[in-house]
Amino acid sequence: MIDDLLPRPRAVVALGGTVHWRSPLTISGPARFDDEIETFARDLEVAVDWRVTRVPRGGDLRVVEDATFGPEAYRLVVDEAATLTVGDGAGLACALTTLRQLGPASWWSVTRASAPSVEVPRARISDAPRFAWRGVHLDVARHFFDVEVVCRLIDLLAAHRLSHLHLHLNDDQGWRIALRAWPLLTEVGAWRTSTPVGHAEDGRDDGVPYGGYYREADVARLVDHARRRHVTVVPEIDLPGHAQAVLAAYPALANVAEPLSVATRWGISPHVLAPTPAALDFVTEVVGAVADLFPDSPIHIGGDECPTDEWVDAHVTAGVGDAADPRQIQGLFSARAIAAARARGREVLAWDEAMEASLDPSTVVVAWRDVGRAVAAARGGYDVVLAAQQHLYLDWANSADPGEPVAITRPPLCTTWEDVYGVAAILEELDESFGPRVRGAQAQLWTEYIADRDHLDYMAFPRLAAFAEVVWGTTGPLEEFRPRLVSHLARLDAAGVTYRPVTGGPRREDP
Ligand code: TNX
Repeated sequence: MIDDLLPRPRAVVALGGTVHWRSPLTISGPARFDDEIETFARDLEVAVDWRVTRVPRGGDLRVVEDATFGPEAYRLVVDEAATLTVGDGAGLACALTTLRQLGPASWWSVTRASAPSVEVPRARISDAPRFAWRGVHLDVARHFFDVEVVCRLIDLLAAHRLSHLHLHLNDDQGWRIALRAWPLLTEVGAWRTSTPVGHAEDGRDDGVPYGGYYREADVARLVDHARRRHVTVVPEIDLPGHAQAVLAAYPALANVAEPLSVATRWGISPHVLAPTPAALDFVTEVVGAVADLFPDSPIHIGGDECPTDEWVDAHVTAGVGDAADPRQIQGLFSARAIAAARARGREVLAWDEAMEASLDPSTVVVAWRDVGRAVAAARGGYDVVLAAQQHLYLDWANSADPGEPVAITRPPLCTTWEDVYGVAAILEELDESFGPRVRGAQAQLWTEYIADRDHLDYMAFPRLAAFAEVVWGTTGPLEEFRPRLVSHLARLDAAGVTYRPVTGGPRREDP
């Protein structure tokens, strides 16, 4: 429909009346857009069993290339025929997403709903995103999500015109990507013996072995799927802290002699990589290997929450730095990771702590601790992605209601979808002060307390829908957004998303 587009496009003019469509839909356009057209055809087939067929010219849908359009920009005119004018494939993907929203909610179905014919409102829409980095982060280390679930999440991101999926591939509690040269990372590091039950502070464990990882073929599937959706997957290897699973697999890289196992409790392990040539080489090799599995992706090198206690007394081998300032040792690891990614022509991102030890100025800082860190990064000359936990951590409870499912925060600490929508004001201010240094923002799904797909949906939506409009850059008053969000839920229902209710309390049964 026309009143509930989400994210709201930059300019929408209703032309009055509707066009009548039924299967098969015909479509014409340059061959370079074959992939996007095929994806759209598959979407309508899955949703309502329609056919979309290519015709040499004319047709119900006409794709027109216009090189003056910027990245991801599009114009969509629905008249007797629909004309989609774009400069690139990403623009066409965005235009088709909006077109799907102009149709009925059943066009979002994943179960072949019935839609014999459809009335699409006549309209003229001109649109382009304000921010290029419209990111969502998923922690697959604390809990593992298989390729199927991640591909579905990518579909949902694309449907909201979100652009990046940042995958947190390792942590103290698990290593999740198979690398040929380091088989024990997954043979040992992908498995833990137990997982906390309820909130970590309650101190209960399930005693059930848990694990999983992506094989090379899984990664290839994921990368291909994301490419078709114009979503960029950003792999993160988080080192030198959050390394206990690595140290369980390769004890020679540790500072301590006693054997370590993959962590079974949440929180930050004190065990980090040793400041040795072997550990530095390890970082070079794994970052390079991961980058090779994700061709064209920017690489996130982690760098958060790295305790330096083990480094204070460490005997620092010649050539790896000055032990008098243990924090600077982190800079040596960052430099290796950055060099490995740069050697492959990739852009590099790091969590904001990495700025505290010398950090290459070309690194994009993902500011998670607070908005102040985003300001500091931009002032320091870094490009930044805003990820401030107080606003954009979707592992925080959805509301202050004590009936919310167990989350990392305890009531009343929470982040409502209204809070997320409010990030627009912060982003606006950052954008005004620092302009292009502000790449955009990212919503984080840390998964200590998210163990399965349904609960992932519950924590992600509707907050990601609000976030999508924030980063697209077309937010308005909350009162205008609320009914649009409520009406958007019909699409999420059709897509089988088990979102948290928009109004009222949490869903009572265990989500
Ligand atoms: C902080 S954000 C972390 C994660 C936790 C998260 C929980 C960041 C870079 N580190 O390891 O999962 O808080 O909200």
